[in-house]
Amino acid sequence: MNRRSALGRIGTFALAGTLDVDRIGEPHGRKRQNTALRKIATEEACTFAEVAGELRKVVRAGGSNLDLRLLKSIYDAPPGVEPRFLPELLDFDAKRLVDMDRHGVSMHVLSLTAPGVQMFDAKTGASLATLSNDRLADIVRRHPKRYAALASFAPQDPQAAVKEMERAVNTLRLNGFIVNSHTNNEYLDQARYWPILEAAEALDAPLYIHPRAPSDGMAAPFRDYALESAAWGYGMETGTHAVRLMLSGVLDRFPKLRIILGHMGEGIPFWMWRLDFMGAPGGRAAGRSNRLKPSEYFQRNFAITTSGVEDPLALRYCIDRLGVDNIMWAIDYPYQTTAPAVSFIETAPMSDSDRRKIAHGNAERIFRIGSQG
Ligand code: 1WB
Ligand code: MN
Repeated sequence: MNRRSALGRIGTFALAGTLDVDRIGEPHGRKRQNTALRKIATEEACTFAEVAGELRKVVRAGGSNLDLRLLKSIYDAPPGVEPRFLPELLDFDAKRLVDMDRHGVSMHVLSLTAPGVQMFDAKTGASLATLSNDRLADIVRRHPKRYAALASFAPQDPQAAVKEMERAVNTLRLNGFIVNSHTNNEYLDQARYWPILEAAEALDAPLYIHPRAPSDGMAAPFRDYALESAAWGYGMETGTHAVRLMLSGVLDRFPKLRIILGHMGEGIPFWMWRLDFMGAPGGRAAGRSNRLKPSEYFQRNFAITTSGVEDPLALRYCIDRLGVDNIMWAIDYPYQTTAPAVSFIETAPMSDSDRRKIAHGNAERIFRIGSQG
């Protein structure tokens, strides 16, 4: 039983009439087909056989890392059990383009799925990032109107990562970068990773911080009830990463860095007032060195996507709180299904001008995607 049908059996309660658990996965609100709306989906997952093979080895080596449980179900399913998501992750033609066409999705911004190359040794990680980036560039070349792509790099070796980031933008012309939160339990505000932030800023290319499960130091309470993944742990891990970047002062060092968070901002927009109150400049006694308020960094340095949060009220709040220009639509294919994500962006209450910005305009600007239909 997949997560969606499991949720469907929870019950019939509804919250304030806006979230009916029995209807998760069904179209939202008014049904209005709007095939004329250009839709660029910005957090769309893929993988390659070589990466999948190495992840299977990581799963088989075992250990206490919190990502392993879910990775096993995808990359090392027992004989006779269908691997979750893997056929869709490996496909760029038959299934994916058919799904996009069926639902009127113009483009996927592709990225190597979590945990990317970050669980491999440094050398394997670097070589598989190169392989993935080369393949993605080929796929974009074959389907320039249907795909854009984010480049991977292996933070395990920051100097090699910078070289690959430069190649990915200057030679392969990819549209930005993706990193899956922590690497070996370390975060990008740590000085060892500054060259990566510096390179993203210098290349003027956005860095998408995609979730993975919580790092070892905060793992324990997430081990029960499958809390570690998309239900809760992904957001806690990635939101914590973003707060570290804001309170460490590292964004004073790289003021033009653009960071993207999925899942409606991983909770941060809702915390903005409290973060400003508690995390305002002057917190040196707490070991902080941020010169701006968290909300000022968030406005200046961040953008968010709607991946996996098809809630019109949450979107309304984010538009009002952050401004519409830094919000982009996403599906999170194949982990989320396309139909309800499309229905969400086509029917959630907002002006037509806001809808066009969120559906495609902001993605064209932030990822430098051509605006031809
Ligand atoms: C799920 C979502 C699983 C994501 C994943 O495995 C990733 C899930 C790597 O919904 O079960 C994701 O990228 O959001
Ligand atoms: Mn995702």
